[in-house]
Amino acid sequence: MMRKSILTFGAVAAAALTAGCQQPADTSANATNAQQAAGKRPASDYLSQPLVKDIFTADPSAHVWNGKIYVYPSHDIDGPTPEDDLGSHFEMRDYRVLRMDRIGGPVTLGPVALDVDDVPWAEKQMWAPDAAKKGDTYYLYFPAKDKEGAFRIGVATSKDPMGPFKAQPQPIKGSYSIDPAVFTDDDGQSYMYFGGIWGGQLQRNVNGAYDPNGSKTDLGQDDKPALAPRVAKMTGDMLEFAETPRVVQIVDDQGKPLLGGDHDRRFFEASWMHKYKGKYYFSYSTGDTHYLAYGTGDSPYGPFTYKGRIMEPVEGWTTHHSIVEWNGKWWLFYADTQLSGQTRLRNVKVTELHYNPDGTIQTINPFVTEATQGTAKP
Ligand code: FUB
Repeated sequence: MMRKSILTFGAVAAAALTAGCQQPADTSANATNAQQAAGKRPASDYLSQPLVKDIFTADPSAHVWNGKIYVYPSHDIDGPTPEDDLGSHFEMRDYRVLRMDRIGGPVTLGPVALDVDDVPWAEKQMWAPDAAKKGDTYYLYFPAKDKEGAFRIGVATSKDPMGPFKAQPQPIKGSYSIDPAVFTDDDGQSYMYFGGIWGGQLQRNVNGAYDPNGSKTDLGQDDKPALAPRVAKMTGDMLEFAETPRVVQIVDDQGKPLLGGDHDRRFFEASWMHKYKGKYYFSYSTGDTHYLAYGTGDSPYGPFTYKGRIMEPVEGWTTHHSIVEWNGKWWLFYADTQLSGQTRLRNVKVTELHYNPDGTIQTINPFVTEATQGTAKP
C-alpha cells in the first residue's frame, strides 16, 4: 500500500498552494485560502488545530523543561520526489524547535536548529527527531540517510533547547533505522527506542549490518513474530549506546509476540515511551493501518502487552506522536495534513489524553464527534 493520504480531499488545495509560491512551506495565509477555495473540511471538524501555520511540521516529540513545553518536530518541505512506499517524498533538510509557555498559548517557532549540511555523515531525509536534557546540555537525536542510503541515528548538542545544535561527526555507533525516542527513567538512566519498517529500513538491518538489497517492506512472514522496535541504554554522556540494541517485544494478552500479519496491532514506526503510575507505556504507529497503539510493561526493556489504540486514523497517511505530562494533565502531540491535504506536508497538533481508572488510555478520535463537540482545543 502506497504511503499516500487516505483522505485526499485536500490535494487540490495543496496543489494550488505549491504551484503559486516559491516557498510553499512558509505561506500560511495562502494555505488557508487555498483550502477554503477547494472546499476542504472546515477547521471545526478537527479535534485540535495546527500549532504552527508558518511552516509544515510532523513527528512532534514534546518535552517539558524549566516549566516550558518544547516540541521537536520534523520540518516538512515540498520536494520533487514522487510518493512511494519507502517515504522517499519525505525530503526534510533541517529542524526547527517550537516553544510554548502553556498549552493553548502562543507558540514560538525557533530558527534553524540543525541543517543536514552541518552533519558531516548525513546526506538527506532528516526524519523524526527527539531530544533529551542532561545537566545543562540538550541533545537532539535524529535519523538521516548516510551517503550509502542507509538510515543512521545522529546526535547534536546545545546549551539552548531551541538550538542551534552542533552535530557529532559520526552517527551513533551501532545505530540504524529511524525514529529515535529517548526516555529517561526515574533513576536518571536514559534509553533510546528506535526503528521503523518499510522506508525505515528495520527489515534491512536484521543481520547486524545494513543490507541494501533487503526487503522493501517487512520480513514477509505473516505467521511469524513481527519485526520489533529496538532499545538501547545510553552512555552517561548521552552520545553513544551503552549496549547492543535489544529487541522490544510487543505481546498479546497470552504473552505471544504480535505477528507480522497483524497489521492492526504490530509495530511499524514512531516509538515513544512514557511512565504513568509506575508502569511503562510503549506507544507506536501501526503505519499502513494508521493507528497509534500502545502496550504496557514493568521494565523499560519490556515486554509490553498490547492494550489498545491511542488514536484512530488522522487525515493523512500516518501520524507520529509523543505523550507528556504538563500542569497535572497528560497531552498527546500528533500530526495530520489539515493545512495541505498532502501526506508530505503535515502540521503538528496537541490534544488532552485521558486514562481510565485501570490505567488504560481512552482512544481519541482526531475529528470532532458528538461527544467531543465544544471541547476541542487548543
Ligand atoms: O516524517 C518522516 C517519517 O514519517 C517519520 O520518521 C515517520 O515516523 C513518519 O512520520
